[in-house]
Amino acid sequence: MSQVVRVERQGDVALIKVDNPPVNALGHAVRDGLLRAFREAEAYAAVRAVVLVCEGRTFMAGADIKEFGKPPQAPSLPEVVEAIEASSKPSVAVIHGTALGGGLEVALACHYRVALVDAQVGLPEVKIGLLPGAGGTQRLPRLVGVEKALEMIVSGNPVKAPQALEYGILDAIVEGDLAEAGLACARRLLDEARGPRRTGERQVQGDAALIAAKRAEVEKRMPGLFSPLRCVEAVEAATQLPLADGLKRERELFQQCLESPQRAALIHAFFAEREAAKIAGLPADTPVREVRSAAVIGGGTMGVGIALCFANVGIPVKLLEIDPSALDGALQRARGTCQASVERGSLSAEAMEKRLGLIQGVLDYEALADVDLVIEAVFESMEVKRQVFERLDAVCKPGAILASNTSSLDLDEIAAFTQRPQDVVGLHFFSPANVMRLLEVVRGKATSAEVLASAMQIGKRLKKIAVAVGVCDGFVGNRMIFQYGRQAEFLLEEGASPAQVDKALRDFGMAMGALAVRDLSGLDISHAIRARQRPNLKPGQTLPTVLDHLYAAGMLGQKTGAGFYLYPEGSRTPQENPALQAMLEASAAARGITRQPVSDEHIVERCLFSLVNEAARILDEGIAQRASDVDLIFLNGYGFPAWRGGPLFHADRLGLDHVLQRIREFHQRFGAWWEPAPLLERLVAEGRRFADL
Ligand code: T1G
Repeated sequence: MSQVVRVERQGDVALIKVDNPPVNALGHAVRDGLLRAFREAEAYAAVRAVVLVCEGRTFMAGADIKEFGKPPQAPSLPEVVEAIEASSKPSVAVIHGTALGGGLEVALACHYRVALVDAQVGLPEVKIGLLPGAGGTQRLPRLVGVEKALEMIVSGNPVKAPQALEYGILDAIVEGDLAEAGLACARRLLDEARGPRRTGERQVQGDAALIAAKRAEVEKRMPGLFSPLRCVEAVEAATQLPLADGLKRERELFQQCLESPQRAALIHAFFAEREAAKIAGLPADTPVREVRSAAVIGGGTMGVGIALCFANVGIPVKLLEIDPSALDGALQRARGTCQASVERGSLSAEAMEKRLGLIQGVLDYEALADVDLVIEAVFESMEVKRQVFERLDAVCKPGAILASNTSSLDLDEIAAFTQRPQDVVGLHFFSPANVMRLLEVVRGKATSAEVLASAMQIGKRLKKIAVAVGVCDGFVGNRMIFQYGRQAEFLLEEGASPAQVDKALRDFGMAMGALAVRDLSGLDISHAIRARQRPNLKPGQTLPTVLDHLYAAGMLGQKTGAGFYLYPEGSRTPQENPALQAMLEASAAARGITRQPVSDEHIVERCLFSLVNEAARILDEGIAQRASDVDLIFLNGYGFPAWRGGPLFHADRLGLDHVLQRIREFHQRFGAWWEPAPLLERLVAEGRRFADL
């Protein structure tokens, strides 16, 4: 028997144990071991029942994602699953941790299923561009019905054990030792002479209207995604075909998803998220400072959002505003945000009060003397930051972590306002801070390893995707988006309309168009950033002027009802701004050009390749650790479509030689901003990709 699967005889029961850390993924050795174990149990007359448990922290968490894209190795998981269900001896799966994907499919093939109360079960394959490919789309509907099966399979979200019990996925909630609980179940089955109970033999009630509605919902809510619609087709097959044919149809659809370019992109994103937690030169066992309490300086939109991040995970947080009415307003906004969740049904009123009870409004810095972590979220002015950090340095206890939420100012300069620069770090949240998962952890020159490790851990505790970045203007995401936004404005001056630019980018898959985003964040902020950047421009680097025209006209975006678009009566739906045409004509004239039609393809290339070129510089300067970190930032902070893997994954897929050739053409036509990044030229010369870095 393989080491990853062991069998123990417990009287007339075979106890099968899977031991494949860290998550008991169903790699080849596990599949082979499981098949052998169940076949041996079947053949051995003295064995009358089988119990399946897993060692470590979780039941099998799915197929081994690292194997996708490689030549398949027999036995396949469907083969294992079918052998388990066909056994003539009753089998019990004992679930703990997260039984996900193929892990749940193995459990569904077992005849009975029990779980610890804090276990979860789910079929998350859709999140990595796949669908349950080992019977999940055929067996789950037979257990829980079409509606619940569609919800679980198309969303990919897990359900907790009590809910799974209610759904009929589990037969019981158990406690204590997994093996003992399983053996007790098996004993009861034998005493009651209850044999195999095969899910595959159950019937499933079709519901054409429900399936049609789900299909329509997926087409509307998940445009561009390939696998969700295949999930619906597979579940539909379960309602129309006998099991064997349904399983065959599932395999066909699974293969289509496996071959889809989206699967590779989504799996790249999955591993990128885990890779980001690893920081070169920072050992995984670096000591971290415990954060039992936090404080946020500034009760604006960001400050309130950040305070909610802590309250939402149960960490008490003080919110400091120096003006009582501003503090009241901030606390009211925190309540309003939670109230909206209660109204949506995603938060109970009791939980809301508990969370709000963790946010304590304070009016003076003395109240911060005992907190473990302070995050400054005040106005983006270095003078204001100086005042704040000098006060923090004076009142906070030794060892407190002092963080800035600055989105682009020089963290090293901020750290120098204190006597403890080693305790200063950047925690750049993205608005709305309590919703967006991305957190750029900015490592200053003086930031200690302990503080950096602590910041990464607090990011994980806040359920953020924490990515370590270096200090420069805009760090990684904003530095790249400055280029992207600039190109969008240049394209307007050259002849495109905001609607055309934004539609071309949305059609590519961006969550929002570049100009709609600028209107949302406020053109005054863009204008201030540009004013700060102007003195540092290199020769030949000109700036578009349409933003200056809008700013001069007081058109600052949604907040004033007009910007690149009009927002009549406070509507959030962008409409054409007639005043823009004259501004664009004036901008074009100032550049000595005549506006003319621009193709959508050209729009997408100009915007995307400006991201790629700047990212290459960022990687070359060591501001980002790896290409996948850059992808992760854009997938989780800027609405880049996950099914394209991120700007650099996408560039690799296009071919860097093609990308560089286009950038060189743009350099000829549009000047200094398009100077090809040296790293990009090196990669192309060496025949390498960003993924090879
Ligand atoms: N395959 C390979 N490696 C995996 C893995 C998997 N399924 N899941 C996790 N890992 C690695 C991960 O890369 C990391 O590695 C370590 O385990 C800890 O993970 C046929 C086709 C289970 C909830 O999609 O959701 O079954 O960085 O940091 O936060 O129908 O991992 O340490 O080197 O995420 O405690 C379906 C994916 C597969 C589940 C644990 N299953 N995994 O979270 O730890 S497709 C999934 C997770 C499938 C069948 C189909 C989470 C977790 P390293 P972690 P965690």
